[in-house]
Amino acid sequence: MENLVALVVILLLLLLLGSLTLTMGDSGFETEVTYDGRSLIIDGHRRILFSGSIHYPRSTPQMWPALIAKAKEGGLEVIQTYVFWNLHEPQIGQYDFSGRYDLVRFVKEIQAQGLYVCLRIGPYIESEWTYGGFPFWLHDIPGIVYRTDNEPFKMYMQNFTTKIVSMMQSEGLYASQGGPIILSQIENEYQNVEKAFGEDGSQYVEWAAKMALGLKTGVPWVMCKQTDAPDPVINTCNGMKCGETFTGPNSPNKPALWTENWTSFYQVYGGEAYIRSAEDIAFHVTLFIARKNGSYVNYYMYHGGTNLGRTTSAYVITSYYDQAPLDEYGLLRQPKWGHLRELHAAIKSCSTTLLEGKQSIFSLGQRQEGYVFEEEGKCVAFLVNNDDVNMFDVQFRNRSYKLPPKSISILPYCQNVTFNTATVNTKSNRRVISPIQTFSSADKWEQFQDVIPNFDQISLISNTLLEQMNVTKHKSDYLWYTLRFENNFSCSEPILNIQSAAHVTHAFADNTYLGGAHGNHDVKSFTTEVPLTLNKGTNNISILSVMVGFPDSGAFLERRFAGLTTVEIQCSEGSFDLTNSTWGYQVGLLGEKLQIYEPSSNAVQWGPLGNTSNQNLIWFKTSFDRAKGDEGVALNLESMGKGEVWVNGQSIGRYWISFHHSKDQPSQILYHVPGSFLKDTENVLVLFEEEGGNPLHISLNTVTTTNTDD
Ligand SMILES: *[C@@H]1O[C@H](CO)[C@@H](O)[C@H](O)[C@H]1NC(C)=O
Ligand SMILES: *[C@@H]1O[C@H](CO)[C@@H](O)[C@H](O)[C@H]1NC(C)=O
Ligand SMILES: *[C@@H]1O[C@H](CO)[C@@H](O)[C@H](O)[C@H]1NC(C)=O
Ligand SMILES: *[C@@H]1O[C@H](CO)[C@@H](O)[C@H](O)[C@H]1NC(C)=O
Ligand SMILES: *[C@@H]1O[C@H](CO)[C@@H](O)[C@H](O)[C@H]1NC(C)=O
Ligand SMILES: *[C@@H]1O[C@H](CO)[C@@H](O)[C@H](O)[C@H]1NC(C)=O
Ligand SMILES: *[C@@H]1O[C@H](CO)[C@@H](O)[C@H](O)[C@H]1NC(C)=O
Ligand SMILES: *[C@@H]1O[C@H](CO)[C@@H](O)[C@H](O)[C@H]1NC(C)=O
Ligand SMILES: *[C@@H]1O[C@H](CO)[C@@H](O)[C@H](O)[C@H]1NC(C)=O
Ligand SMILES: CC(=O)N[C@H]1CO[C@H](CO)[C@@H](O)[C@@H]1O
Repeated sequence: MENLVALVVILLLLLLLGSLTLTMGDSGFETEVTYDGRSLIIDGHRRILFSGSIHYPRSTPQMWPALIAKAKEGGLEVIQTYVFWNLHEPQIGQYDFSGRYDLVRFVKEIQAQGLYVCLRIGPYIESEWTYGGFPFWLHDIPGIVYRTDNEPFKMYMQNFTTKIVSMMQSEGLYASQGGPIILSQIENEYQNVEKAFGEDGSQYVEWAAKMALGLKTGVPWVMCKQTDAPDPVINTCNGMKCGETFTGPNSPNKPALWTENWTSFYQVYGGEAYIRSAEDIAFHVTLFIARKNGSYVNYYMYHGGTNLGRTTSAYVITSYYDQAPLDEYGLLRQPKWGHLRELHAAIKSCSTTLLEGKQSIFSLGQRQEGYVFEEEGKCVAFLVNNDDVNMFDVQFRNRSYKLPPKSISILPYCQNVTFNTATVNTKSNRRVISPIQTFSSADKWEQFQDVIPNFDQISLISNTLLEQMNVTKHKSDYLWYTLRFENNFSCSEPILNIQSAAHVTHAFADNTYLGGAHGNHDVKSFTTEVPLTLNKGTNNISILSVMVGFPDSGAFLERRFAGLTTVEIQCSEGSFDLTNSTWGYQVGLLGEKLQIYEPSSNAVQWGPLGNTSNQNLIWFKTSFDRAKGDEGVALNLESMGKGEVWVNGQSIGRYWISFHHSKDQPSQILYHVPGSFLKDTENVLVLFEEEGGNPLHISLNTVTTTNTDD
C-alpha cells in the first residue's frame, strides 16, 4: 500500500512536471492509470480490457494501420508488443529505429486509432526471436551472466530499458503524458529460470522491479509468470488456460491480468501447425473473467506476422502464429476473429456490473458451475459446462438453459443468453492461393556456385573445434570447418563421422559433396555419417555447419554450445579422431560476404542455369514485374530444399522444404513477400539453395480468403 501511495505521489509529480515542460502527448490530456484488486483503473474507471499482440518488426509500417484497424474492429482496446533489443542496438551504442524498427511510429499509429499500448520492454523477450532478443555483443562483455544479479548484465539491461523509456517519454507516449501506453513490462517469464540462479535470482527480480519503477513512467509495470513480483509490480499470467491455472495476483490490491493467452502455438521446421479452435479460446477467456475475476486478456498473438530475415530462434519457421485471429498476411481468420469479436461485445455490454458487482459461485451439476456478479439489482451470470462431451440442462433462477459441451453461456442480465462460447455464428473462411507468376523458363534464371573453401585459403586457425555462435557472432548462419588431412596409413571403407550441436551439417571432401544431416528443435545434437574416398597424401575436408536461428530460452544462454563437437574418420582398422586437429574456419559464404543478393551487385559472374539436381550451395537469381494491387503475396517454394530468399535485397527469411514433419509434408511452403518490398518492375529474386532444389517450379501467388460456402 505504501508503494501504491508512493506511485500516486510520483504520478502527481509527473503530471505536474508534464504540464510544466509541455511534453504532453497528442491528445494533450494526461490519463491516470492505476489499479486495484479488481482491474486497471483508467481516469478513475475500472476497465475490462481486451488486448492483442502485434509485433512491429513482424510486419511492415505499410501494414500497421490496417492491422490495428482490424484489431480495433475485432473489439480490442489495447495492442501489446515486445521491444526487440537486437534490432535496435545491433552494435553497442549504435541504435536503429528506422523502417520496420520504428517503434515510435508504431505506437503513434495505435494512438491515432484510439487504442492503448502495453509495452513489454523485457529486454529479454524470448518470443521465438533469435537469442531471445539479446544483441550478440552482450556475449562478449567480460564476466557477463545474463538475467541474474550480475553487474555487467544489469548495467546493459538498465541502459537499454532507460533508452526505450526515455524515448517514449520524450515523445509523450505514456498515458501519464497523454499518450497511449498504459502498461509496461520488465523481464519476461523469469520464474521459469529463477531457480537456476539461486539467491541471485531473487535479488535480480527485486533489482529489476526497482530499476523499472525508478524510470517513473507514471503507469503500472507488470512481470508475467512471476508469482512473487515485488510491489507495486503486477504479476500476470501467461498460458492457454489461465482460467484454470492462474494462482492469482500476489496481493489483494492487484488485478488478475493475462498477458499471453496463446491463440495457437509457434511452429518449427519438422513440426505441424497447432490449431486452437475459436470455441476453445473463447471458453478459456470467459472462464478467466468469470472464475478468476480477470480484467485484462491479451491474445498472443492477435497477428503473428512473418519472421523476416534471420530473426527466428532455433528451427522456427518464418510464418509466425498464422492461426491467430489475423493470419500471417493480416487477413481475418474466420470464424476465430468474428467469434472473439462477439465475445468481446457480450462482455463489454455488462462490464460495469462485472467490475462493480460482487462475485458468487454455485454448483449447477457435477461438472457444471455458475458465476454471478451482482450490484444494485444488476446482475451478470456465466453458466459453465466443463463436460467435454455432453450437453447439459441446468436450472438457473427458475429457468432452464441448455449448455453445449465444454461451453460457457453469458447472461448479461441473468436472464437471456447473449453469447455461448461453443456456439459459433460467424461463417468460416478459407485461404485461396492463386498463382500470378511462374518462373519456369530456364533462360530467365542465372546461377552462381558458391565456393567450398579449403584449409589453405583460410585465415582463422584453431587446434580444436570452436563454438559456432562465438565465431560467427550471428553475422551468418554458416560456418566452414576445414581440415587438411594427410593419409599415410591404411584405412579401408572410411567413414566420416561428425557429431554436431548445431542444426545442419554438409560434408565435402576435395570439393565433392559427401552428404549431410540435420537435428531438430527437440533433440539438440545429431550425427552425420558419410562414406568418403581417401586419396593417398593430402585430403581436403570441408564441413559446413549451419544454424537456423540462435536459442532463445533457458538459464545461462551465454554458455550455450553450438557447432561441431567431434569429427572422426572411421576405418575397418580403427578410427582417427580429428577433433583436436588443426582446423581452419570461414564465417559465412562467399556470396554473403559479397552481398550478391543485392540487386545492384556485380561482384560475381552469374552463369546460365545448369543441371540443378545433385548440386549444392547454389545461388539462383531472376527478376519479375509486380502483379498489380496486391498486399499479401507469397512465394511457393515447394520445389526447393533449404536456404534463404531475398526480394530486392531484403531477406524474407529462411526456407526449409526438405524437412518433413511426421505426416511427411514440409512444415512451410508459402513465404510471405510484404507488398512494400516490391516495385512495379524489375524485382530481383535471389535464393541461396543448400541442397539442390529446383527453382523452375517456384511461383508467386496472391493470398486471399473466401467464405467456405462460396
Ligand atoms: C548507455 O551506454 C552508452 C555507452 O555505451 C552511453 O553513451 C549512454 O549514455 C548510456 N545510456 C544510458 C541511458 O545509460
Ligand atoms: C473475485 O472477487 C470476489 C469479490 O467480488 C472475491 O470474493 C473472490 O475471491 C474473487 N475470486 C478470485 C478467484 O480472486
Ligand atoms: C423461483 O420459483 C420459486 C417458486 O417456484 C419462487 O419462490 C422463487 O422466488 C423464484 N425465484 C426467482 C428468482 O424467480
Ligand atoms: C429476455 O428475452 C425475453 C424474450 O425474448 C424478453 O422478453 C426479455 O425482455 C429479455 N430480457 C432482457 C433482460 O433482455
Ligand atoms: C570466444 O572467442 C574469443 C576469440 O574470438 C575467445 O577469446 C573466447 O574465449 C571465446 N569464448 C567462448 C565462450 O568460447
Ligand atoms: C602421418 O602424418 C602425420 C601428420 O599429418 C604425422 O604426424 C605422422 O607421423 C605420420 N605417420 C606416419 C606413419 O608417417
Ligand atoms: C586441397 O586444397 C589445396 C588448396 O586449395 C589444393 O591445392 C589441393 O589441390 C587440394 N587437394 C585436392 C586433393 O583436391
Ligand atoms: C581435445 O582437447 C580437449 C582439450 O583441449 C580435451 O579435453 C579433449 O579430450 C580432446 N579430445 C580428443 C578426442 O582428444
Ligand atoms: C542431371 O543430372 C542427373 C544425374 O546427375 C541426370 O540423371 C539427369 O539426366 C541430368 N538432367 C539433365 C537435364 O541434364
Ligand atoms: C499456464 C498454462 O496454461 N500453460 C499451458 C499453456 O498451453 C500449453 C500447451 O497447451 C500447456 O502445456 C501449458 O501447460
